[in-house]
Amino acid sequence: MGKIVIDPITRIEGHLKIECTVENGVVKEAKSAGMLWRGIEVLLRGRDPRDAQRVTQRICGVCPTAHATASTLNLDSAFDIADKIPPNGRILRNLIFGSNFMQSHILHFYHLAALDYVDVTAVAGYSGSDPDLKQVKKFIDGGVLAPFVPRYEGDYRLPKAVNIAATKNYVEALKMRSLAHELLAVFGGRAPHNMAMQPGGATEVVTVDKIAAFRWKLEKLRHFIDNIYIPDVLAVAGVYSDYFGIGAGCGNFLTYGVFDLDHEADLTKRKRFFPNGRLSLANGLKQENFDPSKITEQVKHSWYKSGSDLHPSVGETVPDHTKEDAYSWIKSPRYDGQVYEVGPLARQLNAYVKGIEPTKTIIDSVLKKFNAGPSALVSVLGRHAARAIEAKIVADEMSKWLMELKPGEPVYVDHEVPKTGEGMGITDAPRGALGHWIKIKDHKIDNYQAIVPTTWNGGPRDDKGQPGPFEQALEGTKVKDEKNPFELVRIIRSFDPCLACAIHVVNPKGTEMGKFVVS
Ligand code: NFE
Repeated sequence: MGKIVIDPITRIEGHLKIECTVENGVVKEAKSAGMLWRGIEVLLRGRDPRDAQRVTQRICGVCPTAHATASTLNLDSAFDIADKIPPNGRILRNLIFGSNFMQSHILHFYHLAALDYVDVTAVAGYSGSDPDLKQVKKFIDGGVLAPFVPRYEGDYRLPKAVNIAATKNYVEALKMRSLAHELLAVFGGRAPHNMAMQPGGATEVVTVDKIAAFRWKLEKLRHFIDNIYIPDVLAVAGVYSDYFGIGAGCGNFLTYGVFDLDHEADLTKRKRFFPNGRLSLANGLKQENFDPSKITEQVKHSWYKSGSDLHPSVGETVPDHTKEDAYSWIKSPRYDGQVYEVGPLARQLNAYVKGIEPTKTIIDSVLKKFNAGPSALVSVLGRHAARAIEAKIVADEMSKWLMELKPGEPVYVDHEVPKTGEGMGITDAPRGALGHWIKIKDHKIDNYQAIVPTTWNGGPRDDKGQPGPFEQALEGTKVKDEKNPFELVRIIRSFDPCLACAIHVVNPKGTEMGKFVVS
C-alpha cells in the first residue's frame, strides 16, 4: 500500500493538501485538507452590519463579487428591503456579478487547469512572428519556465500546433481577464472589490455612455468565449475523452441559483436565471426540492471545538488545532446529512434537467458530439465543459440585461440599520453555492457565518465518516505512476478549488498559521 501526499496542490487558490492511500495502482482512501484557518466570521462580530458587505469581499481575490452579492442579499433580508430593490439595482448587480463569472471561468480554464493538458514547451520550436509566442519562447529558451513548470509529466496528448495555439490563447486569456475587470468596473466603480453593490440596490447611476462602454467590452469577451475558449475546451475534450469517465465524485448536486430576475423577498422562491435545485445521479438526476433549513455544518474531522451539525444561522467558529481525528480547517457542510457537489456542473445539470434554454440545447449538442449521455458530464471533463458553456450563456444573457437598464431611473432604495434582525443571503458563486447568514443585535453584528462553495466541495469526512466531494472523486481513481500523479491533480483542479474562500488566512491575533514551500 503506497501513500501519495500532494501539499500544497499548486495552480489553485490557497493551500490544499491531499493524501491518498493507493493499493494496486488505485486510490483506496483520500483525504482533502484545508491547511489555513478562516477567521473572517470572528473579525466581523461587534461591527456595523454594513461592514460585512465591505469586509467579506476581502475573503478572496478571485470571487470578491460573489461575497459582495451574498452579503448584499444577506443585508437586504436583515434590513427587510429584499422586495424593494429597484429593477435597475437588480440588473446592475447581475451585470457586475456576470463580469466576475467570466473573469473567473476564463482564469480557471487557462491559467489554472489548461496546463494539465497543454504542453507549453511545444513553443520551444516556434519560428513564427507572434509577439506573445516569441515572449513565451524566450522564457523557455532562457530556462525560465514558471508558471509552466514544475509540473507532473508524461501525459500531454495534443498535437504540437494545437499546443502552440493554446499557449497563445493562454496569453490572450490574461488580456481577457483584465478586460473583464474593466467591464466590472464600468458599473462596479472598481475591480476586484466593487463599490457599487449595496443593500438596497446599487449606487452607480445608469447613463447611455456607460451602457455603450459596457457593450463594447462585453462584445470582445463574447467573441473570445465563442471563438477561443469553447473551441479550446472541445479540443482538450477530444483528445482526453477518457476524462469523461474519471473523477465522478458523490453524484449529488446542489445549487442556490444565481442572477435575480425578480424582487421576491424569499430567496428560495426568487426567480433566478439559473434556478435553485437539487438532484442526484442515484435518483436518475430527478429534481428534488430545496430547503435551506436543512443545511448544517459538521466538524468531527475539522479543527474546531464548536458544536457539530449546526445550521449556519447558529453556527460557531471556535478553532482547536489540537483536536484528535481532525485533519482540516474546512468544515463539512451537509444538506439533510448528505454530501453535495456544488459548482457550474451542478448549475448546468440542474438547468438541463429542468429544460432551461439555452443550457438544454447547448448540452444536448455537446453530448451528441461526444456520443455520450448526461451522466458523462459527472466527471473531470464535464466540469470543464459546464464552466465553458456557462461562460457563454452568461455573457450572451448579459448583453440582453444591459438593454433592460433604464437611464435616469432609480438604482437604490434608502434604508435604516435595524436594532435587531436576522438575514440570509444565498446565491451561487462561480464555484458554486454560497451562503451568508447574519444576526444583528443592538445595531451591531452579533453573529456572521459564511458557507462557501469550496467548503462544500473540499470538506473532510463528516460526523458519520462520509467522505467529502473531492475525497469521493479521488477514491477509485487509477494512478499510472505514484511519483507522477497527474490524474489526481486533474480531478481536484476540475472543481476549481478556492481555499481562501473555504478557510481564511489569519487568526484573531493575526499570527501566521504555517509556512509552505512550493516545489
Ligand atoms: Ni475564493 Fe469563491 C467562488 C466563493 S469559492 S473563489 O466562486 O464564494 O469557494
